[in-house]
Formats: sequence, structure tokens, C-alpha cells
Amino acid sequence: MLEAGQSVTVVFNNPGTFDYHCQPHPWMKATIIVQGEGKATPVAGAGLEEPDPPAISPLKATAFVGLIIAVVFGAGFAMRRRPHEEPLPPAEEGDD
Ligand SMILES: [Cu+2]
Repeated sequence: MLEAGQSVTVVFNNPGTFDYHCQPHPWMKATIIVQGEGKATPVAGAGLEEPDPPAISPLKATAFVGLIIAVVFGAGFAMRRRPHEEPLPPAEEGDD
């Protein structure tokens, strides 16, 4: 779980729409939309063979990752601007 001010980088290897939410505050939601054509390509230096040339240009891939990071940062920023406490339910008093 991320605390305020922390960040994380996640690389999505396939296009898709991914919903996520803040674990302690399920109403804080966001969606990451990963766009792109072609299949995922292995990271250079990962010890994998290179059977095919990259389907998307490195510049394009960097742009997509940048977009994802921007979305994640934006969501984190939006969460930080809100009070990060759950509203307390009205106190109920009374004995049985
Ligand atoms: Cu939260």
C-alpha cells in the first residue's frame, strides 16, 4: 500500500482497461487505460532471445509508460487532496 507522497511504476505489457482503487478507501477509484498495437516485447537485457523486432517503437512505448505514470500520479494527487480519513458514523449511545 502506498502512503501519501509515495509512488510506484507499473509497466503494462498488454493493452486493456484496468480498474483499481484505494484499499482502505474503496470509493477512491481510477482506471488505467493502456493503448497500443502489437504484442509485448521483452525488455532488452532480460536474458531473453529476440525472435522479433519490436512491434512498437521505443519512443511510443516510452510515451505510453509516461501516460501510465501520469495517470498514477494524478490519482495519487487527487487522493491526497481529499481528507484521508473515513467519516465516522454517528455515535450511537444507549444500553439494552
Ligand atoms: Cu485512500
